[in-house]
Amino acid sequence: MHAWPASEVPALPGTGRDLRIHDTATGGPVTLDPGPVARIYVCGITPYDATHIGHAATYNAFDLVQRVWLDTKRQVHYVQNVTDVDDPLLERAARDNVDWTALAEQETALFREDMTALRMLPPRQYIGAVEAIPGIVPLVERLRDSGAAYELEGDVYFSVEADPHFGGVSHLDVAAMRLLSAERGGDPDRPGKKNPLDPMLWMAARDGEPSWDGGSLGRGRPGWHIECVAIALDHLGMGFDIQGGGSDLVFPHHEMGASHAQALTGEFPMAKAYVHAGMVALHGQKMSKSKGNLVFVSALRREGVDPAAIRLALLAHHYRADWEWTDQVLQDALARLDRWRAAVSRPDGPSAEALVEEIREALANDLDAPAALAAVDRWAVLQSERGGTDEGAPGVVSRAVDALMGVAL
Ligand code: 5CA
Ligand code: ZN
Repeated sequence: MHAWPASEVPALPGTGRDLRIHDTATGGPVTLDPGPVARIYVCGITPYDATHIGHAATYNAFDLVQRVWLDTKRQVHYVQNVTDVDDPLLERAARDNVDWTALAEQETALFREDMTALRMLPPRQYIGAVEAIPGIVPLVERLRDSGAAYELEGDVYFSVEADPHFGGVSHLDVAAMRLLSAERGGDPDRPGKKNPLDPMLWMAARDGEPSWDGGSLGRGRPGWHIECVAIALDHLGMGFDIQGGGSDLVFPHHEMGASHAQALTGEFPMAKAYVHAGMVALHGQKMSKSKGNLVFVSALRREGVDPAAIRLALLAHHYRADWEWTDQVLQDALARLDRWRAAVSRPDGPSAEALVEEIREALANDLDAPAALAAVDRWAVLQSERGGTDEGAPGVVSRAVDALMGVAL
């Protein structure tokens, strides 16, 4: 699958700082030392509806990760998937009486447009679940042959007991895991499973549903967690730097993914940091495709909202916070964009050197974008109240804001 075009990342004077980021698995900050090529896998969309502000907020967080790394003169190997076959997509296509492949293609195309407009840097590999099937099948076969997976009425389940580190990402107790598993695509109540939490790796073909050749597994389609593991291991290998997504993916998705990978390779951990963005709500409830309480990025763009303002609205919230989208959030972002654009429109201004360092410091400190915005705000106030004589300073600010936060002034 193709990704989307990269916006230019302007060069800045000096060098950025190493990223210190909160790791869900250890429950604290880790300073990553990725080497010359930093490796990150971020869970992509299930394309049955348009990109909403919640998705955009999550991808904004991981775009900041990339920008911090690029600023340290590293390369970034970024991989993202598209869950282009799964129950919710098939259910929505059936409900609306449309072809599921057409629905997936249409929503993926819109996602690419939204990501481009928001200046989110694209992944190096953008891989659909369907195109990953030839790589998934041998992994499931290996898990089964090693005793880490078992068959149940033609379906294949992963045995969570096969991973001694199971639970090490979410640290939830069994009761909480069971509840979340039922809510998020699992089937803890299915009779015959060895452990109610065991997730499906391969689902035998069902009548009226798409299926693919699964070799010795028979026809069927892949489970959700093994999809991301197969893609991540294929392109990044074990021990990559960050596995990312929204906090609704901590359990079961990232817990199970880590277990699949660890059982497959005997290595630990799959990712050096598990990083999770908070949930964006609308009208008091998590924005979600299944609930339908959504604000779409594409709808805002159609109304003529500048994507840079949408981006500023996302950046105004710390990525780990849960927050609520309101009209006021957008109004504040629009006003800030106006102030910043006015401030950089002059040829000279207050020195930008310290500001660039403040932005770097803020973002390297667990992606503290609100602190970075506050620093730029202070510079813009100085510019409007007193001005300055540093020639070219507004240009440096403009480039820094774009290079480090993807905001085009
Ligand atoms: N395809 C899977 C991941 S492999 C999936 O979760 N797709 S999704 O379309 O439901 O979500 C895409 C990304 O957006 C995930 O990282 C998810 O955690 C995040 N996300 C979904 N809803 C919200 C929300 N309300 N706020 C913040 N992030 C969200
Ligand atoms: Zn995923």
